[in-house]
Amino acid sequence: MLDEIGGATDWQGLDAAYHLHPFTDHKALHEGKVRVITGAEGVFLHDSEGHKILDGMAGLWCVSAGYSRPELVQAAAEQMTKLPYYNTFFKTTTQPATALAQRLAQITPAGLNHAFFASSGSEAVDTALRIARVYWQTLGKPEKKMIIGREYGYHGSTTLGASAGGMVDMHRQAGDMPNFVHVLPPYWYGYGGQMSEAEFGLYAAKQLEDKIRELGAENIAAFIGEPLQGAGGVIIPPATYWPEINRICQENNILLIADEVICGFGRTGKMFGSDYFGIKPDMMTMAKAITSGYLPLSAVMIGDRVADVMINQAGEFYHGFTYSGHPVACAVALANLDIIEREGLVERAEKMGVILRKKLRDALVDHPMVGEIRGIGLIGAIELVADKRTRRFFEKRGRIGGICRDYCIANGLIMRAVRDTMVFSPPLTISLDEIDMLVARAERAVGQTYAQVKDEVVV
Ligand code: PXG
Repeated sequence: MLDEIGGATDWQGLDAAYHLHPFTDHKALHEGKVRVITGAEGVFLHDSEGHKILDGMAGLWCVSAGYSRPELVQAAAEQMTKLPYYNTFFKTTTQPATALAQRLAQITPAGLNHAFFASSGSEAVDTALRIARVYWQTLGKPEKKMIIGREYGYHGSTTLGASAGGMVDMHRQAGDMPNFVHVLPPYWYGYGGQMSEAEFGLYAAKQLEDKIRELGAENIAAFIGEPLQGAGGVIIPPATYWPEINRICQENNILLIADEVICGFGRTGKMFGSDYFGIKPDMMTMAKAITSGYLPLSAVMIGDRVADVMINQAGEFYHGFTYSGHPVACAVALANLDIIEREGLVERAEKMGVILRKKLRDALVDHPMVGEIRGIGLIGAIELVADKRTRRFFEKRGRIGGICRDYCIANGLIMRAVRDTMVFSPPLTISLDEIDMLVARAERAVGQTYAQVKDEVVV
């Protein structure tokens, strides 16, 4: 329908006139033109100007099964036909919601046996944080309400999510509720100095322990962290980090919330980031790849210790959403989990990730501006730096990343720039040929960026 009128319609003009976008400086946007994505298949996007772009980000870290999957369309159509909507309030449920809760209990780590549904990662995070506080209130400890997150952490854009996250620009714009504090992220490349990665992992974990001492464990409800920090620049913690965090949370009686919104469903080469890093969470938040992004859906998985109190002692939990357990979204999630299992996408992420990183390193590791190429599974990052010997970043953070991102797009590749860190997270279905294409386009973009800024790089 849109196609029929599409030829004559100035979508870019209409968009500038009527549409406000997330995380956008609109004055800057209107100096250029918005890109209109009109279709997609596999790992490729099509835009209204006829470009075919390799989506190295799987949308926003979510389209794990790739675009144009008929199984997901069919699951949605069948459920829409049978029962397009009903809620899960007032002593009712729907079959897809119940079936998905059971399926999630089966695939998440042992002890996480109950699911609470919402529609976005932010809502899942809000839910987990409220459960954490209700848990301690119910146990007679209402003063245990502080939440500890990390700098560069991202936990969504609702007010609680922005407060739990460590993005200072979001805090500045009313995303700074009281009782949230932040500690150092396990970002060895940026903050490790002369320490080995293993030493720095312990050092970063110790920051949490020190913060707990300072504030008093009796005042702290939970620590929340992404297994690896995605939106913060694919910050992958050293192997020493999470075992220490488990110990610190346990010893201080603080709930541990793993925010799996990006890591979940195979991205790291394990089903969950918690499996990869050995995290022992009390709650897990998940969204994005739960439906491969085809419909909005999120969940909090709740561990037995917390679930027992919520079910048997807390009484009514005054929280929930119109679309909690939406039957069509849950049906699509079930079909998506079938794809992940049938096609072995978790193992595939691990295997293809090894190949992708080897090819990227072969192409770029000796480049004067490339400080580090890191990744696990099919998520990773390329650090663009001013001096790779001393790990010195560029003066004005983010400018050169932006230039490189624009060259990527000009070369038919979507990669995101976080400061000057180029991040990638392609669909888990990416083929060997498509990996070659991704690497060639990234190499060309880095070369073009360097040609433009080489005066600022120490060789
Ligand atoms: N937690 C994590 C770990 C996330 O990555 C959220 C929560 C919030 O999810 P919703 O569905 O409410 O957006 C996220 C979302 C980016 C980018 O540019 C990252 C996210 C969202 C939008 C942009 O990297 N992550």
